[in-house]
Amino acid sequence: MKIRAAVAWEAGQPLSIETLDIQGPKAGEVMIKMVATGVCHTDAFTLSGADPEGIFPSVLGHEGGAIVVEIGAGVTSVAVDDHVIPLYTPECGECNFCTSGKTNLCQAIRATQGQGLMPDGTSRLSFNGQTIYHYMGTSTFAEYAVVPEIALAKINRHAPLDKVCLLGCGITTGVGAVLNTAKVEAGSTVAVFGLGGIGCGVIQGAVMAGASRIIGVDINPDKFEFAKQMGATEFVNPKDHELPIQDVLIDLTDGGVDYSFECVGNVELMRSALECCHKGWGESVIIGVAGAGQEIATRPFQLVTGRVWRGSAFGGVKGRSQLPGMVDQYMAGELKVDEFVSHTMPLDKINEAFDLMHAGNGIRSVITF
Ligand code: NAD
Ligand code: AHE
Ligand code: ZN
Ligand code: ZN
Repeated sequence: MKIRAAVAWEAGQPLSIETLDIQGPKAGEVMIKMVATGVCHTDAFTLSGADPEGIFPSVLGHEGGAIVVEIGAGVTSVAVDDHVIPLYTPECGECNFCTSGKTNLCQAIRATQGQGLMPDGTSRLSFNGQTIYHYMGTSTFAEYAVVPEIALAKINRHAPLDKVCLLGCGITTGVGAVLNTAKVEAGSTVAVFGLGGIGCGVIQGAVMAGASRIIGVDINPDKFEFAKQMGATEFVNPKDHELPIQDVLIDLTDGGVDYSFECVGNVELMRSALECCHKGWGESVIIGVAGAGQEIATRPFQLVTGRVWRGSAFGGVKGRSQLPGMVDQYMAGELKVDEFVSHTMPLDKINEAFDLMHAGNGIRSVITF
C-alpha cells in the first residue's frame, strides 16, 4: 500500500513528505491508521543527529492516536476499528522486566526497536525499494504504521485522538514521573526545570500529588503563563540571577526542595536539579534526554549526604495496563490534555511544528491526518 509520510533522510535536515510503500502486518503485528500525532522534543533530538540510536532514513514520531485497520496472524488483544495509542515502551507482560514489578521498561522487542526494525528484523517501510527505518517502534509521522501488538494500548473509543495522542508520550511522562517514579507526597516542595510539554506534565502531576510549592524554572519567560495555568506556584529564570540556579532555589526554599525534575536534556542543568535538593532526603528525577557522549557529574558528597538521583522513562507507566485508565481519567475531567495543544497542522506542515518548538512557541503541536 502507498502512504504519505514525513521522512527523515539525514540528520540536521528538515523532514520531507514522501510517498512510501508499507507492507501489511505479519504475525503478531497490527496496521494502524494515524489520526493525529504530537511532536515531542525527542523527535527533534533524534533528527538533530545527537541520538546515539538515531537511524536514517526513518519515519520519526512517537506520540500517536490511531485506529486499527488490519491485524496480523495470532493477534487477539486488538481488533479492526479499535482506537489505540502506540507505545514506544511496549508491555509484553512476560519478560523478566514486565514481571519484576519494578519497572515499565519491557525488553521483549527493545533490541530490534533500537535498530529501527520490527521484531523479525525487517522493516515494513520502503521508498522505491530502499529500506526506510522505523523509529521507537511507532513511526507516527505517517498516515499508517505497522506496530507490534504488544506496543498498542487500546483506549476508550470516545476519546478525541487529536488530543489524547499527547498521552502517548509528553503528558504521561511528566505526570507519571511524579506519581510513579518519585512518588511525591502531599505537602512536598517541587522544582521543575524546563516548562515544555514534559515539564508542564510534571506540574500537573505535582498538583495531583498535593505538592505545596511548585517552582518552575525556564530561560524562556513566555513559558511561565501556561505553567502557572497548570498549577506552578512561582517561577525562576536562571538568566535573572548571577548565583548558580541551585543556590537560588536553596535560598528560596530554606535548604532545598523535596523533589526536582529535569525536563530539558541539559547535563549541567541535571547537576543543578540534583544539587537544589534538600540535604538528607531530596530526590531528583532526570527525564530530559542528553546527546551522545554527554555525561552527568556531581560531587559524590551530594549523594553521601542523602540526595537521590533517579531517572524516568515514559513516567514509569506500563502502557497496556495503565494508559487506558489515564485516557478515562481525561474523559472524566481528572486529567488536563486539551490545554497542551498549542498548534494543530496537517502533515505537510510538520517542519513548522519543529520550527515552533525550537522558537519556544507553545507547548505541543499536533499533526492531524
Ligand atoms: P520542550 O522543547 O517542549 O521543552 C523544553 C523546555 O526547556 C523549553 O521550555 C525550554 O525553554 C526549556 N529550556 C531549555 N534550556 C533550558 C535551560 N538551560 N534552563 C531551563 N530551561 C531550559 O521539550 P519537551 O518535549 O518538554 O521535552 C523535554 C525533554 O524531555 C527533552 O530532552 C525530551 O527529549 C525529553 N523527554 C524524555 C522522556 C522520557 O521518557 N524520559 C519523554 C519525553 C521527552
Ligand atoms: N536513544 C537514546 C535515548 C532516548 C531515550 O532516553 N528515550 C526515552 C524516551 S524519550 C520519549 O520522548 C526512553 O524511553 N528511553 C528508554 C529506552 O529504552 O529507550 C540514547 O541515548 O541511546
Ligand atoms: Zn516523547
Ligand atoms: Zn515485557
